[in-house]
Amino acid sequence: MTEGNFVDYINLEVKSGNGGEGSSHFRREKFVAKGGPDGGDGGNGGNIFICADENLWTLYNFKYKKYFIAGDGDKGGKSRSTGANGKDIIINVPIGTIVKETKTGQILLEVLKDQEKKLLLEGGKGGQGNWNFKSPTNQAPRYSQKGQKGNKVKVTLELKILADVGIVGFPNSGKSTLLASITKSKPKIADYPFTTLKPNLGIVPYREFSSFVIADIPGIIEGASKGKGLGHHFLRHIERNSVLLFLIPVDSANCKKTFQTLRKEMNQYNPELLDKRYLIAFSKSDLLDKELFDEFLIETKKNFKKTPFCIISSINNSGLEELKDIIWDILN
Ligand SMILES: Nc1nc2c(ncn2[C@@H]2O[C@H](COP(=O)(O)OP(=O)(O)OP(=O)(O)O)[C@@H](O)[C@H]2O)c(=O)[nH]1
Ligand SMILES: [Mg+2]
Repeated sequence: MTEGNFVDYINLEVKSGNGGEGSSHFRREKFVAKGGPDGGDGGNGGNIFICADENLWTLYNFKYKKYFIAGDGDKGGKSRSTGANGKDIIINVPIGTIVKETKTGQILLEVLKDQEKKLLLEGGKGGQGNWNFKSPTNQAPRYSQKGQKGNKVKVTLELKILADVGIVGFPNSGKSTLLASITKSKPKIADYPFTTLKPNLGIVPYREFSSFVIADIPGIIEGASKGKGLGHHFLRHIERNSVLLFLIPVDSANCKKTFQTLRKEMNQYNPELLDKRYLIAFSKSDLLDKELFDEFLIETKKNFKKTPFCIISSINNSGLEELKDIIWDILN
């Protein structure tokens, strides 16, 4: 998945089908002088459904297709025959997509499992044909109902990534390098901030038969909640991760403060993020020689008494097995 193709927010317009008109037909048979009413009902208008598809990873497909219109129901026919229903439209989206009404921001639905299908907009009901209106006092009603009109709505689709683990850290802390070293994903890596502009996902194989999904999101900086850097709207991608992995380079001026700043920005976005289970990985340990490493370890044990942590280097692959073990323990 290249960066340019990752789309996680899109506006669409959808319209359900109109119901077909009921018929006001009278039976005509060769030897029956006055046939009764036999106009059938109109077909129902087509519905709009949203369906989760595990093969989709982004909302990219909707960049060029923004209107979805379901089919109209057919008119009722003679001999009480009901018109055909309008064709439904099924809009396939990645797992973890939320659909909101654009105008109000109200959440209309969300799909969280593969093939989970939900009705977004119901088609108009078909009108009743004239045979429904026959009564003792009116044996020959000429009246039939019109079909109900379909509905139109502008919706916003938002994708919240469903990964088990979300990596949170300042720019340049080595998030993408970590993802690249424990998964087959090949994110862009560079020694300047905000290299990552869109989230990257990877599958981490664990022991022989297990795995978990990890997400690398763009870096967060102090003031992100006030729009600094890339802002904090990417934090929505960690709202559904069950574990947060804070990544802090060992050469940070003050690891404790860095951690607190990250938590503060998350709190301003959504305080519930602070309730998630988390661990810290101190990255770039290859920058420390043996002596500095030992010092760092003592210092860190003092500063982070209650937090599970490990010290890693994605460059020389140290501490990565321990990191996976801790994550696995928390996940399970
Ligand atoms: N020495 C050392 N350098 C590392 C390590 N991991 C990452 N780096 C370097 O740190 C720089 C930033 O790495 P990225 O993986 O792009 O960092 P990021 O956190 O994804 O950065 P943004 O996407 O900008 O938020 C690159 O120059 C990497 O080569 C490590 O374990 N050791
Ligand atoms: Mg990155």
